[in-house]
Amino acid sequence: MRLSEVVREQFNKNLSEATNEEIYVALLKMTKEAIKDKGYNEGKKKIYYISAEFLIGKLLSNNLINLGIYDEISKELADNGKNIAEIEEVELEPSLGNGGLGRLAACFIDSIATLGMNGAGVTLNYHLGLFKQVFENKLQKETPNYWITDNCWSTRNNERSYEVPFKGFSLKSTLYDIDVCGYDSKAIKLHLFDVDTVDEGMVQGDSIRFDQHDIARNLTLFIYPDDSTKDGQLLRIYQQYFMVSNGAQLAIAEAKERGCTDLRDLADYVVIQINDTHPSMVIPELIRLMTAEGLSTDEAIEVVKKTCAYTNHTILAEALEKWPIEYLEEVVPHLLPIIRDLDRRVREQYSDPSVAIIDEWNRVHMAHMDIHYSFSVNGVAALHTDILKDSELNNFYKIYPEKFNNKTNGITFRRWLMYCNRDLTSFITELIGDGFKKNADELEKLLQFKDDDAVLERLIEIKKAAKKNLVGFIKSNTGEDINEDAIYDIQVKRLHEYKRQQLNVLYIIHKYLEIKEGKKPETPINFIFGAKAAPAYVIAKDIIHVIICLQNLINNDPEVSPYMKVVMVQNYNVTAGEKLFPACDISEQISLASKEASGTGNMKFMLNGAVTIGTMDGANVEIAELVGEDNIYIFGESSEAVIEHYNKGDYRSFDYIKRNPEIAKLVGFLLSPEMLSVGHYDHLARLHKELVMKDWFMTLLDIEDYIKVKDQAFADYNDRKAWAKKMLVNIAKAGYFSSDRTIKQYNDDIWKLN
Ligand code: 26V
Repeated sequence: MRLSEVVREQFNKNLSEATNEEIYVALLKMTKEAIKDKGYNEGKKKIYYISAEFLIGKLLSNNLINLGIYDEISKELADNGKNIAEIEEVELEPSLGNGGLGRLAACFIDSIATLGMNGAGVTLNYHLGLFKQVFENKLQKETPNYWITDNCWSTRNNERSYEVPFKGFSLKSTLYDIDVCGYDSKAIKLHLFDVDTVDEGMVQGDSIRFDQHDIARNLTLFIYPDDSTKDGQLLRIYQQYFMVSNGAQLAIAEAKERGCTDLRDLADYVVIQINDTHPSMVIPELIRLMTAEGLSTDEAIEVVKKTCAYTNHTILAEALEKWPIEYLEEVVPHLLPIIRDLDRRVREQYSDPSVAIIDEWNRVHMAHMDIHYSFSVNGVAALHTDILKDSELNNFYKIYPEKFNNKTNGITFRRWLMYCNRDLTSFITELIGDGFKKNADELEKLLQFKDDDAVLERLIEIKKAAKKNLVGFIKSNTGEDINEDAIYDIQVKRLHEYKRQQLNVLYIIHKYLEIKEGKKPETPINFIFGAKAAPAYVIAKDIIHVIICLQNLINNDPEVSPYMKVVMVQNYNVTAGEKLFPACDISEQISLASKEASGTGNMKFMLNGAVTIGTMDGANVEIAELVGEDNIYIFGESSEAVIEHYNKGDYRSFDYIKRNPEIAKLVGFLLSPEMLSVGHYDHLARLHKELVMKDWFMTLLDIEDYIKVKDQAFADYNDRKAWAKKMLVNIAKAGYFSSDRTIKQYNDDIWKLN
């Protein structure tokens, strides 16, 4: 049925007379039905990708593209005086994730569906997504982020409901499903478990505070509630257990429906990918469920070891979950005998206390349980996996070398090229045909145009149009006017000291002071940031404050603003990313080497023709290998050197300040009269002190090299043709980072679906 017919049927109106909301509702209905018609793979073995986060973003356009009807629908809309971009505005973004880990899960389900596999995502139906960020008084404020409406992509599935036991009570689940449509392929389901008793009335006004004790009313209210307090942590354990118990019960029930008559054969029907440690309790839960059905503990453990696989996404010690036994006792006492038994078995076999599950302080190391009781342990980029093997998890690697493997992350090109950059997609299609849409490696064919002036010229024009588009977004998001002819230097990602937004800040101060002294850049530069800070992460919030202060100071200084501007995008999310990635010239990937497991924004920028400035960290290493040194700007100390500094404990930021007056000047500027005239002393002084006295993520270690290399990149930009060639090489070499490649590798090496 055509859209105009659906609109007529639903609202008794012509398409041209319908409101954007009505058209959205009609499109939603029409699209949901079209996806159902695609069908699902019903093969014997199924992958359950369990993840506390699926940062799916808006789905309308993505679904239209994957169904192959985007162009047709936009034309029908345009013919009736409507604009698809305005219809998209009606949809609320489901921000069901914090950042890279959740967005990766969303890219993965797109690829699992596209490759026509039998799979599903399992998560929770959080009623509010990650907080909406607003800036007040140049500080981040967190406000509630609703996404569930009468007209959203999830549909209640009344066929599945499970009883989940907690200490002293149990909760019955309800299930919501979102159909995920593959590109020109079948669909899979994202299962979002919920409880009917959850009460959105618990949310107080425009704050994200709520009573964390009443579990039945708040279990799935928020994603990742603040877990800096004991109540927050207990709620997180409730959430995690509820998610995995439902996932495990669903997997077992479906296996039986597909013909599994003996649970000892479960691994022939089910494979569970544990996405970071948040779903780790699925291991004892599966053992509990299977022993309840008559398997011996030994048998159940053997089955689990063949069914579960674990992905590690970070080496940051503070991010590895360790739950106090007393907390688990308070929430899931019935799992404790199983966890203690799993720990006892490990201790019987290995005397090394560092590989035990329960440590001397009675904390349960979730990652340790995963490594012992799953058959695969993978890192998310080559360097990351090497660091896991050689240092962070070396004691485990020595026991189980065969379990460790690398799966370098990827991104879905449907959203991160075909949807967000339609002009570039059409141009690539014009040049090399549309084979790259199914086989991303074909992008390499673009290399034949490396010296074709007309092609390079077009790439520059396409970038310019994306910048123009971003100018409008920045104006409405921040009120700032930015120059569409400037260099767009962009750093968007969660705010964390290891990602070193503060290093970028020090460069901006360097540039500002240079301009003040009369040294003007040949081409103006827009320094653009987007980042949310965890609500309890004080220094991260101070860094946001400093960026907003610089925005205020610099953009309002008539001597400087013609040459540079600074912008802090408010509420950076998937939707904002879709506008930012296509407009970027220089992609900032400047984490302290060894700390960023992979990064995936780096891949999105590259695919859209940005050139990376980065450290040899995460997947930057693989980007550098692919594009070659002429097409990337690498700076900073190697991961080996950084790890050695940590081991020796010999890094002192103060030494850098003492030794180099230039560095002292940049850091000192944080407390200058200029900054104090726009900012708050407490915040500026706290960050200043952190950099001078501690600087745990070694900002000053790399500052000199960063300034040198970044100055070079800005100078090189002025040779427009040479720069366009770098853009082209980056796009051409991005095929490796398609999540289709990553998922094929997961399947070939780990899941082995038939
Ligand atoms: C979590 C936390 C929790 C509290 C304390 C500070 C902290 C710092 C980092 C994290 C990260 C948790 C896991 C995560 O999101 N990892 C990201 O996974 C992406 C997908 O594999 C990867 O591209 C990013 O490099 C990695 O940081």
